[in-house]
Amino acid sequence: MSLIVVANRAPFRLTPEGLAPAVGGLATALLPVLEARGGVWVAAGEWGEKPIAPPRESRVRLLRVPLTEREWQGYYGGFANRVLWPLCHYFLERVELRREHFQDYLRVNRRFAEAVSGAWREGDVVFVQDYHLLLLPGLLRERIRAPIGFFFHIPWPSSGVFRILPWGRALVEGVLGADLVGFHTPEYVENFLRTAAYYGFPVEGNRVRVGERSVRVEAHPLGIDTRRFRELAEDPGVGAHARALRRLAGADRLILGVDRLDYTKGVLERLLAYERLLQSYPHWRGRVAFFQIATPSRTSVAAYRELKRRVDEAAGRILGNFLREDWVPLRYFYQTYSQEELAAFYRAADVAFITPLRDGMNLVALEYAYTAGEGVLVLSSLAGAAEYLKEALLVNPYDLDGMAATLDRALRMPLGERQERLEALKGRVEALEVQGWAERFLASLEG
Ligand code: GDG
Repeated sequence: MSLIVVANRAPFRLTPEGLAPAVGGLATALLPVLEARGGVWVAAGEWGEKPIAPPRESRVRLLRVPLTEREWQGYYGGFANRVLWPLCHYFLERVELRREHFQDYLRVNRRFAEAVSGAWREGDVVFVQDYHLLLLPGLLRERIRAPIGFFFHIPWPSSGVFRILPWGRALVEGVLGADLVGFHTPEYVENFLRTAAYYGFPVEGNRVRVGERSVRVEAHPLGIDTRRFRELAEDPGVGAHARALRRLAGADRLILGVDRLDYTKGVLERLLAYERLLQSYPHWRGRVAFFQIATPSRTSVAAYRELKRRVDEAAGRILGNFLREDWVPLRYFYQTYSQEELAAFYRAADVAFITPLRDGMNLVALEYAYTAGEGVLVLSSLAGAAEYLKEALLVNPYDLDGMAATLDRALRMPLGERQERLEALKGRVEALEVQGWAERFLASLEG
């Protein structure tokens, strides 16, 4: 049976060498399964974007849902990124409830439903991805008799928060068009079940009754491509680059942060916590360096430009207060790196400081733990990954003093304890292997 994957974005990107799979969780997780079974990837034809076809040898067909500028702005820039994204990450003051945005979202979800039902053949399985397409499973259920899976990559908030949405019931009903609904953690499963119950759907165990149907809700944590990251960790070029980065750091210890520059990732709070470390634990001055990689993201949304301004300002202040002729306390890289370069940063760092204010999972934490030679993972307890990476040092990303104290502990951790924790973490990441994720989800859907 072939597979139809539906997601906002296409899984390919154009590089100087030609077409390549997009970097990032979704393409890595789903392309191999799609290649193996054959099938279609349906994605938005973003307004103004040049269409890219899959490589010629691929068994994957790409189907675009063309959108006008207005539809794209309303569905993506509006409802997905100004309503659902802040709401699900508990940034309630950033939520902009506007009826027109919801109408665009509904219209675009319908356009997806038409495209998918047109491509669907008896026996095909449909797998819908993420918060851009909450209404799609329900719209598909009205049109085709397919097994439908839905996976939500960001946190499902507590039902008390979700209920803020005037369209909450319609969205939950949309999701419940699926046969199997997946989240990263048991907490999000629980939140979703309570939300469904609030809107009057009977819930028994992990099942929701919708008329005659029963919808299963399960935790399926996403992992990383461990084979790829093992190769990167052993690559001599990556090793040489890591040593060069250590020389550049010019300090005994190197702390690393890697994120899309997004207000949910806690980059600003993290810089403040590092500043607090330098103020409250002065023995680290001159002995520690912090490299923060912030990948440009959603730069057309005003909130992201404002965040950039505030992060620039905090970085400037830290340098202004602490920079010495023989020591650069902070380097802030606002750019996108190749995966090889990213791996070199992981190899070089003594401490990964990953402190999102909320995060569905956070794959950077997994990548660091798996790639580092020797290192300590300091991780936000509000990231989904904290549920699985038990040997990380967990912090509250809103608590600057707590984060500074934990950084100090991480920087002082004896070698034996570091090795033990990292070894255990690598085992945890191994168990979350990415190819297994899609297979397990689809087996559960079809089983
Ligand atoms: C969403 C959810 C959930 C980052 N900078 C560069 C780069 N990256 C790669 C990382 C990692 C990926 O991007 C980021 O994944 P995350 O999981 O950390 O975060 P989101 O982008 O917010 O993803 C999240 C995820 O979906 C999957 O379900 O875990 O919670 O928010 O793989 O390595 N890659 C390259 N250059 C960069 O500069 N090559």
